[in-house]
Amino acid sequence: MITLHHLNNSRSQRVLWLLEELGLEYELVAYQRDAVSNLAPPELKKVHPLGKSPVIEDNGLLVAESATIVEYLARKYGDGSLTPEQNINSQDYLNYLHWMHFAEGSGMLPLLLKLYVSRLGDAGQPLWPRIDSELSNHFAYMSDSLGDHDWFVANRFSAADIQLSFVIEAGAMRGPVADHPNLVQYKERFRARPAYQRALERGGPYKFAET
Ligand SMILES: N[C@@H](CCC(=O)N[C@@H](CS)C(=O)NCC(=O)O)C(=O)O
Repeated sequence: MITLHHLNNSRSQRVLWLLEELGLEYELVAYQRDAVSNLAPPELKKVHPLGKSPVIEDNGLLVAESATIVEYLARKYGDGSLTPEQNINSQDYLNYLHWMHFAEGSGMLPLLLKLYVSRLGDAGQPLWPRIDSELSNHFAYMSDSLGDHDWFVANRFSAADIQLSFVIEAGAMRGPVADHPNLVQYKERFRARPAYQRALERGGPYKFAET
């Protein structure tokens, strides 16, 4: 049995969505962010030393870091339905790897900088031109890469779309998604998937779905 350690309003929502896409049975252990600090409760540190979500357990295996979890679940249980063939000489496979890593490795950074620097008030002023230009740079890149396709890799829905979904949703809330009609449509497209809707019902309120 798979156990998902799920924090409300977090990157864990995409793992919940993936579990629903794959039609897997799972147990959800829910954790609530602190109302003031917005941080995870200390119990998550008992699951994994970083004390962050998502984390899953599956038959004695502990898997942390969303891209690792998404890759693990999609490869182990997806029977190729959500992952391209693992061929290191294939551009589709390299694009898949790119977007899986881009989400946390590149896409989230300017969004997180915006979140944290906005708390500095006037002291953060010198950083804004760079943060704004990097936000524009990364979201324009995603928009240009998607173009008029429905999905990011070979125009076929894949685990990379699930991994990217949090960047798009956080970017709709705090970034320039609204400047790119194709990213707005992409967001509506993935939210329309029945499994996404089931994940919302299972996980409870998810503020990133409100934009
Ligand atoms: N890169 C990690 C980030 C994990 C992460 O920062 N999770 C956030 C939720 S979106 C968290 O647990 N924050 C609570 C805290 O830091 O106390 C991943 O994608 O899994």
